[in-house]
Amino acid sequence: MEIQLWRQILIPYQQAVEELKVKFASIVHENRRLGQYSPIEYVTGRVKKISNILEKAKKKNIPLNEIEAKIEDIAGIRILCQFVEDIDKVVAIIRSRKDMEIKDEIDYISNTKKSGYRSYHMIVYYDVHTALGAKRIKAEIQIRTLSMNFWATIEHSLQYKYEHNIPEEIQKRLTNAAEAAFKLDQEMSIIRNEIIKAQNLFQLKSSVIADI
Ligand code: 0O2
Repeated sequence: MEIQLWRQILIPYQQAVEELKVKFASIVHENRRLGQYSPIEYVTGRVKKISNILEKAKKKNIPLNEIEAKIEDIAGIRILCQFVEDIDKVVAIIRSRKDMEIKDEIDYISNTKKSGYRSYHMIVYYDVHTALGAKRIKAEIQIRTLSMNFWATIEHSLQYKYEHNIPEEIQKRLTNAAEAAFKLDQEMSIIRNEIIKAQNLFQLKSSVIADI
């Protein structure tokens, strides 16, 4: 397929990622403006690179004309939370929204992957309106804590570096690190209320200084 055609196919996905980033970021801003705790710390998003789409299609034996139907993370949103408890709140927010329809949910937190990967995935349908018309696309929303994200980002870059054949010694360290990340989330959950109170106090102090 020509690169120009790919660019055209990806336009609605780009728009969806931009819109979804703004929508989730506005939840953060609204909460902060009201002096409330936000279950979302921050949001990122990306459209999968053409080369990565083709690589995934090849790996999964997906024919070119079925890529859009079968690859569900062409549009990807990542929502970062401070605490594991916040993930349930974000999931509830997404389930209640009228502008996205849930297709699938995969809980890699209760069902940690063999690699040690933890994250909550939601595949949603989302309608976009571009200059070329309306289109319903799928987007993958990954919801994870900062600690889960730290581990996943490093593991992902090592998978890339070693072309999915990570040496055993490093693999062992990664498994230990996944366990440590899990413990960090547990410890932070125990003192969650104290942390939230301290952060609210700090935010209040900063806004008073900003108002002066
Ligand atoms: P990217 O864009 O490089 O992140 P797959 O595991 O890819 O064959 P599928 O059906 O795409 O299967 O779904 P899955 O397993 O839910 O994975 C989707 C995405 O979740 C991955 O995208 C990763 O972003 C993330 N993910 C899943 N498993 C792991 C893991 O073990 N380690 C890390 N670091 N991330 C994981 P891609 O395809 O890797 O693309």
